[in-house]
Amino acid sequence: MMLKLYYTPIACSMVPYINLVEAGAEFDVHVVDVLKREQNSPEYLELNPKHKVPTLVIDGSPLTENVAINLWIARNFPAARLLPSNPAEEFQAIAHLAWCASGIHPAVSLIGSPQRYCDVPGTEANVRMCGVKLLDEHFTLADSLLSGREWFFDHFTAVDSHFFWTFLRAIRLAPDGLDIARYPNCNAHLARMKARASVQKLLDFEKQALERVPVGR
Ligand SMILES: N[C@@H](CCC(=O)N[C@@H](CS)C(=O)NCC(=O)O)C(=O)O
Repeated sequence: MMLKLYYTPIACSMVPYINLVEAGAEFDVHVVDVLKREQNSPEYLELNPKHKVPTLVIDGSPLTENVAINLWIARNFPAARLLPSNPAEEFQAIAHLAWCASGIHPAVSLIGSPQRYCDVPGTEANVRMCGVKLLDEHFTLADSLLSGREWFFDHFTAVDSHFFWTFLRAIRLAPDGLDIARYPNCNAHLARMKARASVQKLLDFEKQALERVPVGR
């Protein structure tokens, strides 16, 4: 099986990178140069007409959207246990993946790219503030879900990778008003994630990718 991950430094393509490493999959990475707007090139739009990363090309067929990609990895590498095996918990995990993708990620985007959401000059700080309010709600909930536990479920799953990216990105963006100390369980989760071999491999790769495409932190 040939796998190629289309990836951009600092972006949510970190999530399938971690999961592919956790799965022990062999895969190539194509670093998409967003500074040159490569995601809008005709070649990339053929793969992903939504001009987003990640895209995972599986034996020549592109699959888009983190939720779908991470479910695909979980299903095709069952030994990695990237989803809980109990069916009720499996659906709960899918709900959490959808929450990361469609709840938390958009709030991070309000902070990272406020001008995309409101083009009235001078409103960036307000848009960021809306993002901070939303993130506070999401991270407070995540903090309670992680209370007294190492991972969102009984063992590491794809939910941990996805949540990790949202929290890391929010910390790196460091918007005014987001007090990260308010989420001690999320911080402990971040530290546990950073100790994993898969995340260390990702962060090493990230450094090299940032040299090629210096998009920021
Ligand atoms: N719903 C998508 C969101 C993907 C997404 O927003 N990717 C951003 C990076 S974090 C991107 O590629 N942005 C480039 C663009 O919008 O042109 C998913 O979860 O895979």
